[in-house]
Amino acid sequence: MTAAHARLFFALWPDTATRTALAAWQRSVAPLCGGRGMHPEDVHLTLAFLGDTPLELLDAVKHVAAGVHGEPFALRVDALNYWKHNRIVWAGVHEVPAALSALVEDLRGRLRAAGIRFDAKAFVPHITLFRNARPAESWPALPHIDWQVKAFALVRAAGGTGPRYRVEARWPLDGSR
Ligand code: 2AM
Repeated sequence: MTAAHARLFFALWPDTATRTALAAWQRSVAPLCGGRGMHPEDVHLTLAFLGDTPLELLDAVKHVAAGVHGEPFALRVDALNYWKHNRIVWAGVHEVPAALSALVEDLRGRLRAAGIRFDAKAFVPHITLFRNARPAESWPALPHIDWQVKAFALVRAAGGTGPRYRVEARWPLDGSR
């Protein structure tokens, strides 16, 4: 990546209560799966991954986001999962709210229409908790987390130590657009 690019993605960015609850999940699972825990401040749910993007497109990316229509919704995080292919442990949902699917569809459709490139892999809502992890023999039952989603964010990889991501901009989901 050159200085004229930024690694970008759109995400749901947890509020403090959700972040605290997800950090508790991480603490419960760490001894079972090992691996590298995501920094608690970095934990998120990706909606669309743009990757290295020329900074000259940043305004266009934000313009797209500003046109997205979305309703607020409750997201119940209630599942622990493991992906063998990339060895991540992630938190997920048994039920994907219609408003979340609609948000992703609208956002991705608008990015496509604006010619902004992103990873078009099918959306699987997941919150990565650990990388380079091993599967647990059995996962503990953890108290579900009710996340009141009221906004979505454009996030930028900042590099360095500590939290790696920072929120570049945020848009409310208030059904007003
Ligand atoms: P992951 O946690 O499953 O790796 C920043 O990298 C965020 O974008 C992560 O949530 C990551 O998901 C997600 N992402 C989606 N597609 C990606 C891709 N092609 N490369 C890197 N990260 C991707």
